[in-house]
Amino acid sequence: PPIHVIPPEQKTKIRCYEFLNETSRSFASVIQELDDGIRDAICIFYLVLRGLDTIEDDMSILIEKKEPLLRNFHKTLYKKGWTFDESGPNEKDRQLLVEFNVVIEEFLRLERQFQDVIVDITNKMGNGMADYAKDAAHNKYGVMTNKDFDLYCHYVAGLVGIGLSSLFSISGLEKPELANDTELSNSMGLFLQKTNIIRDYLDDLSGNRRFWPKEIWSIYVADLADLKKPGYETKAINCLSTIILNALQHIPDCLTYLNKIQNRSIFSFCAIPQVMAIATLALLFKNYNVYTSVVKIRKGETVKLILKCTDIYEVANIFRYYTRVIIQKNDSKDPNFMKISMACGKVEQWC
Ligand code: PS7
Ligand code: MN
Ligand code: MN
Ligand code: MN
Repeated sequence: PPIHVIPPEQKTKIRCYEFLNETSRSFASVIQELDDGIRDAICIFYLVLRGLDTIEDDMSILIEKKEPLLRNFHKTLYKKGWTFDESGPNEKDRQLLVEFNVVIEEFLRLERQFQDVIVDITNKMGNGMADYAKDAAHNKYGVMTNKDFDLYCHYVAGLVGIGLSSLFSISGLEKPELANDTELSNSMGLFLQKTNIIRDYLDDLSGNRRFWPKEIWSIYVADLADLKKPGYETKAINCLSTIILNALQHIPDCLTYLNKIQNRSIFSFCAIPQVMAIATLALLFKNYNVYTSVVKIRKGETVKLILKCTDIYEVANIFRYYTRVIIQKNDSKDPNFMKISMACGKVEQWC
């Protein structure tokens, strides 16, 4: 018999970290660098939400089945042994749901206060996702106004920010006040989610997912899909500026939030995705490739950013660098020229 028998509770934890590495390119390393008191809770929070998002994204699940799955997902966290093997064979994180019992085991081993935050956020996110999935299934355009855009992004990302701040405060690694300012936490999520939605225009459209608000694209075209058509190049570039301007409005809140973080590992965890988002926005601005291919910052640039992200002064410098890149690409023929210049100017005045 083997001498080293790994106890079952260690096996499920190891499997959870394997899932983290398999399902996330951007969060796997920053989560693993977190301090002991918070690392497992945030890893499990991530895997729970990744599972929920896999159901949201799976267009092969009929709405009659999807809606209750999304609305009740928070309850499955207490159902030992629950798994889900009905995702489409091409769904990229399908295996996480096939072995979701492992995530549940580890969830149930977390402190009660951590569990309560994860359940509360999963409940709110699942119900928000269900509302929008229902609209999409009935061929209704879900994200009509800029207010709807903020609400959808609140459900899928702002709530993550709010939940993370609660976890940080409960752990004692950050002050209780951090969790009280939910607007700042919400903005942290909105900045990431909007950048993701802008970058994923083509990919989302090919899967029939439409997240750009109609209030923005209807200024330029009759249908969101027209933006990528030949003959619409100038409209497409101006529409891109309008939605990027919308995302830039969150920057002052994000810097204010980051300025409140005290713990070094939590600072890196929060700041690295934000810095990647501003670098991405600078790359997307005036870039027609958004409509023809996937635009991503280069690996070397990502590595440089991660190394520089040490404190709030460095992060403010990185933000200034990229808002200057945007200013350089800005031109007076852009209908948003003035507003973009002002949104970027706010970063100059910041610390
Ligand atoms: C719990 C770390 C730090 C105060 C799975 C982190 C998908 C952009 O959909 O995988 O594949 O195109 O590239 C993350 C605030 C959420 C918002 C949201 C949970 C920051 C389910 C991340 C991540 C708040 C819904 C990943 C929002 O994008 O997208 C944990 C503070 C999950 C954060 C989704 C998107 C995240 C996202 P996709 P990605
Ligand atoms: Mn999704
Ligand atoms: Mn997704
Ligand atoms: Mn996306």
